[in-house]
Amino acid sequence: MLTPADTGKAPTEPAGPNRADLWSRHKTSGQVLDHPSNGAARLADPRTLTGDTWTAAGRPLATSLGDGNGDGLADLWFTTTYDPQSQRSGDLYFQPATTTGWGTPVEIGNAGWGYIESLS
Ligand SMILES: [Ca+2]
Repeated sequence: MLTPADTGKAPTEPAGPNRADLWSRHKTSGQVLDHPSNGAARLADPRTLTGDTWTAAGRPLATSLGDGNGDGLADLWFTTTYDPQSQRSGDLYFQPATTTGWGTPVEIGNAGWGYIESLS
């Protein structure tokens, strides 16, 4: 389960109540799903947040802390798996949301993140 912790809008989210939505992650595919919420009514059908290749194997952990770069859109943090070619044990990335999907991930934690059990 992922959940933006503030009122940042999800990528490509149309104008709405500007309240935090619930994000979840598909256990097998790793896709991130946005469940729009107005805070009181039953959740609407989720929509897949597109614009990047989400795989559970390639990005074992992901979370959203809300808007990390101050542009009003909720962003994503994720880890990568061990890479046998570079022999790195997993990195931490920040992936900014854009109005059309996802921006380019930026490495913010170098190696060792493959040993982390969860992010929140
Ligand atoms: Ca943002």
